[in-house]
This record gives sequence, C-alpha cells and structure tokens, in this order.
Amino acid sequence: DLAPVRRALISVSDKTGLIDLARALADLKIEILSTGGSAKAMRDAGIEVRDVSDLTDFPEMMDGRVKTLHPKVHGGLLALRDNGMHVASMAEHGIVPIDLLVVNLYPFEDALARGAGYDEMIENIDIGGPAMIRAAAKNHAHVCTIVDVQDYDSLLEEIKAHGGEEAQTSYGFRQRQAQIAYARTGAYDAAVSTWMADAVGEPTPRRRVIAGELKQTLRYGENSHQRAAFYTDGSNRPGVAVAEQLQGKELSYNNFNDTDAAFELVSEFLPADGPACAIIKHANPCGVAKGATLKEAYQKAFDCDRTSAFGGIVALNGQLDGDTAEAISEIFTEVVIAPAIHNDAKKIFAKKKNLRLILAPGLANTSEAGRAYKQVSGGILVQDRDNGALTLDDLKVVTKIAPTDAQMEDLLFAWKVAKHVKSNAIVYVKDKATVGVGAGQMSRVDSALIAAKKAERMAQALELPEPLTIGSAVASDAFFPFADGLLEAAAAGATCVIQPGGSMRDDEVIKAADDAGLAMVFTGMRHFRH
Ligand code: 93A
Repeated sequence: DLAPVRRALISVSDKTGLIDLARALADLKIEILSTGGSAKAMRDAGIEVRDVSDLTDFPEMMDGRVKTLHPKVHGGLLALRDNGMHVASMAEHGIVPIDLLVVNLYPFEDALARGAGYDEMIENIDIGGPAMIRAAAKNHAHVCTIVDVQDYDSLLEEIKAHGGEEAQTSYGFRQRQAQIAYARTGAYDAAVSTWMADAVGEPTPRRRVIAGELKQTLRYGENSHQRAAFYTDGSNRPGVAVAEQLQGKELSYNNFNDTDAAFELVSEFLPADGPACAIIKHANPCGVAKGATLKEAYQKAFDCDRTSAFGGIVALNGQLDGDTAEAISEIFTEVVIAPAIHNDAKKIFAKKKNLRLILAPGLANTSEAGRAYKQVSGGILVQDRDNGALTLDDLKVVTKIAPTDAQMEDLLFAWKVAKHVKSNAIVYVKDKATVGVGAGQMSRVDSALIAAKKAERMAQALELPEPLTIGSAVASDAFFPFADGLLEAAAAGATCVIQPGGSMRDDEVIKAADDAGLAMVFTGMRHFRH
C-alpha cells in the first residue's frame, strides 16, 4: 500500500510553513514543481524548484487565472501508475507522475471576512487549486494530497515512519488526506455559493451547502450513548466556538449548548449599561440580573432560583473580578464565561479544579444578522437569527395607566430575558433582576404559575416577607391568547406587563389588565424560542 513520493507540486497562497516543508522534501530528494509566488518564495530561500510553466511549456496567463490547468499537470495527478494504457498515454504525451500535491487556496474566506467588494471576491475564487485537489484526491491510490498547513508535520512524520531509501506514504494516510481534501473544496464552494446568495439578495437559494470544521470531538452527546463533536462554521463569531478555556475539564456537548445560551443572553446587556450576569440551566435562564457591581449582579441572579443555579453555567458581561469569583465559588458551578478575567479570579478558581473557566473574545453582537439552523427528520430548517431588538419608541401603551420609568426599565429587562427563554416564556422582574422564570410549558398559564411558584419558594428560603413577584414587571414572549395567563401574573402580584399583542382577544386581555389595575405595553414583536 506504500506509494513513492518522487515529485511534488506545491502551490500555496498561505505561505506559512512552506519553507520548512519544502526544505524537508528537497532533503528527501523529492523534485518540487511550483507556481509563481510559491516558487519565488522557495527559490529566495535557496530551495531548488521547477516552474510549472516550464513543465507545461505554457506561461501563467490571464492574471494567473490559468497556471496549472494543463494536461501535463492533471495527467500527472490522475494517471493510474499500474494501468498500462495510462502509462502509455503518459509516455506518449511526455507526462510525468506527480505523487504529492500541496495546495492551499486563494483566501476567499479572508476576503469575505474583511468585506471585500464584488470584483475582488470574484478574483479570489480559486479554480486551478480545487481542480488539482480534486484530481489528486481522486487518485489517492497513488497520490497524496495536503490542503492544510497543519498537516505538513504529519506528512513528514508519515514519510519518516516508512523510512527506507525512498520517501513513501501509506494508503491509509493518503485516503484520510483525500477525505480532508474533498471537505476543503466542499467548504470552499459552500463559502462561495453562500456569499453569492447574499450578494444577489437571495435569502432562500435553491441549493445551499453548510460546512463545518472539527473543533473538538466530545466524550458523548446529550446522552452517553450518543457520539458527538463540535464543528465551527468559520464565522469567528465571538462565543463558545472561539473562546479560550483557561481551566477545568473539557466542555461537554450540553456544556457547549448551555454556555452558548448563557453567553448570548448576557451579551444582550451592554457593559456601558452596567454589570450583568446570567445563570443558565438546561439552556434556560434560572437567574439574570444587573447590579452596581458584577458581584451584586451575580448574587441577584443567584437569588432568583438558588436551587436551579446549583451546577449551572454563569455568564458575565464584564471583567470577572476576585470578589465575584469568590461569590461564584460558594456553590458548585459547571462553567463560568466572561469577556475578560482578572488574575485574582483565576487564582480563586484555580482551587476549583472541575470548574470550567472560559475567556470569550468580547461579547456577542446580538443584533448581528446571520442564519440559524435546526435539524428535523429529512431536512434542515433555516431562518434568520432572532436579532430583533426593541427601543422605547417601539412600545405602545394599551392600558389606562402607563408604566412609570422604573417599571419601563424592568419591562425592557424582562423582555430581553424572555427572548432567551424557551416558549412558552413568562419572566417576572423586579429591580432589574429576574424573580421568577417560567419556561418551556405547553400552556402560557402554566409558565406564569410555575414562575410565581418558584418565586414563592425563594421568598420562603430567603425568609422574605412576601414573594418578589409582588410589584414586579412581567414579560410574555408571545401574546396572551386569553386573559387567563395575564390574570395569573396579576394574582402573583405583577403590576405591569410587556407582551407582543396581536391576539384575536386583545380587547379582552386589555380589559382584564385595566380591571386588575395593571399597566401594559405591546411590543408588536414576539420572541418564540423552541
Ligand atoms: O487562478 S487560479 O484559479 N488558476 C490556476 O490555474 C491555479 N493554479 C493554482 N489559481 C490557481 N492556483 C492557486 O494559486 C493555488 O490554489 C494557490 O492558492 C495559488 C498559489 O499561487 P502562487 O504560487 O503564485 O502564490
């Protein structure tokens, strides 16, 4: 299964590691063929290289659009070395075998990330590179294809492992690299077609490709009998995909999901508006609060539902300091994520070996456009990210009394939280802290009831004279279809309400609010989350 490596073609846009690799190949007496820029870089480093244009007897032309698209290149990559007809064709046309292909593509994704214009994007679509990669990978019976700088070392190790007079690679290695190669060209074309769909303003293209790159394999999925892995989508969006883990066990599948939920939620609260903290359990918030300090925000969030916060995920919107770390350390916490972490906090958490401490590169931009995917049997549902946000101007007071400024602040706070609670979502808030969260119920009344019940239990635990829902603001992620849910919130002591409105029975619901002496605003926008 070993195949010799006598001749390599190297054509790379990203020149990282090129010289070391080329030198190692040259030392192994491997002949190197190369294209313009790559050849120059190697020659400048004193490495002997033959130009592809010398092999093909054709110059690189049309601004490099045509440089390797030639039968002498593709014949050399595709010929079956053990097929008489192929060998005869090679001899007849003066084609020499190319045993190793090292290519990385024009940096289309980088150009996209920096917002390059249409023409520049077009020039960054690599044609010759993917053509060679696909040819070489098809012929992995004989040819080795390397498309990632990170695989240069394993290539050299592979060759070294087979020692001998001549450089060789094994079939298994070539086959694995071929799989990576096709995933690379697939992802590349996915980026091109997704960009084009956006460029021509087509939100629902007839064909769509979704690509991912392995970030890490996970011990198991949601349950221990499910295999799992985490793939990044190349967007580099701040969040769990690009965050750095400073300590603790590896994040599990559920940790990734919950940490993402926590971080997206806390990112709703801009640091300029003050410290905020979100505690998540099973992808739902069990406490969210703002405070004068991060520590106070954490404690207020914790006091919403101390029982559920045990083993939770804590996300902070500012620099995690020692005081806050100390407070978090008092109970068992699975994950802590923050956009900055002070050394004092690191020291405190160092004593908690199991706590996973995650440093995020800044907060997520919750108003950023983008797509969200959900798998169902036989398909993938695609929608825009829920990046809807409200300002005071969007709100319509529908009751006889209007909320006070303080109530309005709590209403908007509750609304932001409700966006991140699974439907049906009911969120009670007092003094910019959740005091009851009802999540994921099939009936809105039950969500209102459960949230109020939790607040009662917390009042008992904290020995408060009355539940904090008394005098609270309440948010509902979607309209109240009947007055019953609203009446339940009123019974729990809510004095003002924020909800989308738009029910057939809005009149009934508004009348119930007026009769109960509530102030209510409509948002005109809902935040279902399933
Ligand atoms: O413009 S291309 O699509 N036409 C080609 O024939 C071709 N051959 C290789 N781009 C082509 N390449 C790409 O050039 C490679 O994929 C690589 O990214 C780049 C290396 O060019 P240079 O060696 O001149 O820096």
